[in-house]
Amino acid sequence: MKIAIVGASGAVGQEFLKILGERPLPIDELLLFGSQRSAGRTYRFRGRDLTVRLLQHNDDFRGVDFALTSAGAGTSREFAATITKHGAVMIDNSSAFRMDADVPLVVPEVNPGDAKNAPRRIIANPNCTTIQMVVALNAIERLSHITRVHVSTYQSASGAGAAAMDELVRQYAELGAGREATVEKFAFQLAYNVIPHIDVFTENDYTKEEMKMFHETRKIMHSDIRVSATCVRVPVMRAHSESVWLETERPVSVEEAREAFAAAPGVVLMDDPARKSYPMPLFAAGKDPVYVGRIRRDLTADNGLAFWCVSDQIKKGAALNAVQILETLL
Ligand code: 2RA
Repeated sequence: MKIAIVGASGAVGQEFLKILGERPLPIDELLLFGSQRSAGRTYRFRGRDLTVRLLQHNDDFRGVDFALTSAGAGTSREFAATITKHGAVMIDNSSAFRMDADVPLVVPEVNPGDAKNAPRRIIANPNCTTIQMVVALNAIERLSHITRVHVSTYQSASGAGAAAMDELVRQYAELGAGREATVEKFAFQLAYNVIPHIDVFTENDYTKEEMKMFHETRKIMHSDIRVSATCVRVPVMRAHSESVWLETERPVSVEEAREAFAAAPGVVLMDDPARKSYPMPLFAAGKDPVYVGRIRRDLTADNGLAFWCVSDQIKKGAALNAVQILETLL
């Protein structure tokens, strides 16, 4: 099997390399692609040094079976035809094709079957916030249809990329040294702050990030579920947290929900508040699962449940989900 990574030097690209190195996939050849800035860099994979090639409109993708792409929506749009023209399946981490009717949007724990119907040979990886939420929601959906969700997210710096993670570290160092924090990747200083603004605002005053949670959840779950989200950037390095409130058609007890989460693929139940057992981003970083805890009855609606979930944004929220899609196809 021949695999390509596009955007190899980015935070998600680097995680692709790591995950592909760890999992028992029969990879005969791995090609790395990047921008002018990253072309020529070398990265180690299974004991060999691989050099990043410049992504160009040529025949470099001939013979490639799967291309894992994470280089931004513009690059995905520009290069999709080049990448897929010789038969490669493009598993794309950007938002470019997610809502296209002829592109499946896949979370393997929820809708693996959709991956088989990709007429353009493009499969989209959902947004990180949606992925971890639907893995958890799917457990409850199996008990009773979820009609609506309110969610507030606590999103780490990693969601804005490797340079943004560096910026957060730098801001604490600058402030610690008595200097002003440099702000480039975020709307404001993130250190010692939270920013209720991720991506651009749309005409209904929700951000694009918040509307992704509405639309993508419906597509993945094949559901009329309504999602009202507030997405917030917090000074955490690499795992996103979400406070989720949901309403089901029939009441689901906390015990039922706990059992369902404990049995759900991709979920680790961590819900023993008396022993201070609940998920936190510091401990979920670098791990695969979606951690769920703080499960409780909603005090305002008979059919309401509340819970808290945490997952590594670069792993399950991006690279791991894409590799799991590839594994689903194999
Ligand atoms: C973020 N949603 O956290 C982005 C990453 N996909 O900013």
